[in-house]
Amino acid sequence: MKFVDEIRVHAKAGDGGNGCCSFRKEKYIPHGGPDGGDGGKGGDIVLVADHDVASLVALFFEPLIRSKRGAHGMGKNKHGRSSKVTYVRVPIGTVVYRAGQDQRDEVEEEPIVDLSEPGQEFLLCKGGDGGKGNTHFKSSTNRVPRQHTKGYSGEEGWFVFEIRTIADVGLVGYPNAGKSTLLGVVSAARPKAAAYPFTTLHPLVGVVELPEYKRATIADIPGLIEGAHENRGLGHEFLRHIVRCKTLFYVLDMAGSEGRSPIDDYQQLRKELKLYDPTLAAKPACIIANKMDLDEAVDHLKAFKQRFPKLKVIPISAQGSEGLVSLFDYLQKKVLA
Ligand SMILES: Nc1nc2c(ncn2[C@@H]2O[C@H](COP(=O)(O)OP(=O)(O)O)[C@@H](O)[C@H]2O)c(=O)[nH]1
Ligand SMILES: [Mg+2]
Repeated sequence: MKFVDEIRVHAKAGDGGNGCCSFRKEKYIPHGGPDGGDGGKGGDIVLVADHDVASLVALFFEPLIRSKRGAHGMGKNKHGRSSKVTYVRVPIGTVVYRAGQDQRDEVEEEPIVDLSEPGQEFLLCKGGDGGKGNTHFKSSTNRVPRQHTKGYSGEEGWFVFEIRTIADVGLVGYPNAGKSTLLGVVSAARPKAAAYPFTTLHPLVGVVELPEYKRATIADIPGLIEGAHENRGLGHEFLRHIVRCKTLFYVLDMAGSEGRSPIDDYQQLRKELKLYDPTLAAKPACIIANKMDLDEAVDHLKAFKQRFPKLKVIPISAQGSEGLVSLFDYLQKKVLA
């Protein structure tokens, strides 16, 4: 499965209900006046940036957003009921582009909204107004109006939803694997805390300068696994940010310090990501085998490669600034390509 960071969605708000044509029927009154009620308004479609939504995966499986139509008007001046607003919860950092009326239409360059604040709402498609019942058309010259109007169509269209990335690479690893050290030695620019006001845990984003004036950004995201070693999971704050990195670097302490096992660490990290969002584990990724300056690391690395022969593994020593050339090479050829 491909990681879902961009999807094309069709949305259609509810149509308005039709106005009604009806006349009063009462005993002894042969020609009762008009009493057709108005149609109800169709349901709007509103996007809401929600802290608790991690990804666009739900829309990936169901890329059609619909809102109900308004009810038709009825006799005895009964107006049709308006439909409820359909709220669609999307991750914070979702950017929406209009893509026209046809699935093949081109996506507009300028986004129509950037849902960057928690709770921020955006009216994506407006529900159609209800039609008018024949009561509206009564006049001194026309006591028996038959006119009534149909409900208006709800707005509709194709849209592209995209999760804005915070960095090209996100570092994933247990505490003390060497993430901060790595970010420190590869960053040309001193890592800056990315301004994400909705969280107290600011990801640190460093810039790596590469040949030919290319640059890659790497995010070290704190808050990771406070207490993961006590089996409390990775921490949702962390995972929310990791969703917004293009590529993942699993940083492993290949020396297995403090009795850790790099193989277990990797499997556990993958498991945690998968539990949070199954598409996360499908993100492009590679293994940074850190602490290769320590003797124990050599055997661990051999075992690791045997266990996962298909994984891309880059052995480094963050502390000794060794192996960084292949890391830069990977950034250049795979991440930025
Ligand atoms: N021997 C060795 N120690 C390292 C290396 N990289 C980091 N460390 C040490 O591992 C500890 C944790 O590093 P840190 O970067 O803070 O890990 P983080 O929690 O993943 O950010 C620190 O004491 C580092 O000095 C390395 O390549 N070799
Ligand atoms: Mg750190």
